[in-house]
Amino acid sequence: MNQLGAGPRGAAPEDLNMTQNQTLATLATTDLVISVGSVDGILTTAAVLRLIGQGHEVEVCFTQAFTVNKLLVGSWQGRQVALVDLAVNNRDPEMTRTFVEQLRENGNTLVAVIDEHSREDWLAILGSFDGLAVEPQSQQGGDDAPKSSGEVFRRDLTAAGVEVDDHTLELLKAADAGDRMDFSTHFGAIVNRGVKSAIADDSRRVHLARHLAQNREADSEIQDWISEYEAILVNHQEIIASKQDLGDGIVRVVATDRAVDMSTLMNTLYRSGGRVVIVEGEAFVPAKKRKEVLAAFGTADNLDLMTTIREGGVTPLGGFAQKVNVALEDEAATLAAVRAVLAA
Ligand SMILES: [Mn+2]
Repeated sequence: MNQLGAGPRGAAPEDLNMTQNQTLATLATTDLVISVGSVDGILTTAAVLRLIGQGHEVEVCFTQAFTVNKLLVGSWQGRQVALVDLAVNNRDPEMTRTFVEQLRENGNTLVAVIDEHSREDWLAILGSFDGLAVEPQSQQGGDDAPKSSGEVFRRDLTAAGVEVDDHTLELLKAADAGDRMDFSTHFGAIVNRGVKSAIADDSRRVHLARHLAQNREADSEIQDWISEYEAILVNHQEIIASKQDLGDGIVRVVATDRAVDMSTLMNTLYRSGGRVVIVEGEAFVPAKKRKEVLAAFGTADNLDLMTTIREGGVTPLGGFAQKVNVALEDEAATLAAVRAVLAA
């Protein structure tokens, strides 16, 4: 089993025991990684790429559990595939089943399913875990269950007796912290800030995973992305500095014509005591298929804003229970309905 030409540097094949050989040798055949674009997914992918080595091309592709039906599976033939941080779509398991069937029909082989979400769901889809270098795990083990794909992979490598270098270990620990929204680690901070100013741009994720697989520091391209995000954070400070306190725990800010990261902006306002936050700014209106200046109502409380707003007679432009967009001309009526619920 001395097929470790593409294995990690410093790991001489003769020094490896049989288990380690099998895990690494199987993993090293991977030529396609399909990963979820979270910090956990990106950094665990970087660790996978580092362990595979640079002996052959590895395609990296990012998706989400509920968008695997958009992947162009037919473009992959005879590939060795590792899935990272990808759960079975629990709202539509058939979507995941179809995705796996299409992979197999095209002669592709799964070599690893590095995922912490549900081993049981994966078993129902895959039938067995035979041949996998890394098997998915579940959250049913309680406090002891691995809470991230980074941790699933780290434990698996340890169990297989694979010695990983400090860089790999740091990637996996940062992946794990990232899954708990802790982006204060060296790698977590780079990835989190690197994607934020263009959250839908998966090409950034591919570059980040490839680069951090081999390098500790950001390159100039990643540094530019981080600078864009830092400019957004400055915008947030300026926007928050002129916030209006409307009473009853309701605050209002104006973000029109400013680049913002809406979830970070709203979270900052919640943390400073806003029970309901109103952000005036541009957002996409699905019915009009374009962006429009509107009022976004958000809350971190256990309030169903969508229901409250509908009962107040306002038709939302979009959103969900804890964040709802309404037209500016409906803002006063929306505010009255929300205020009545907060004051009750
Ligand atoms: Mn995860």
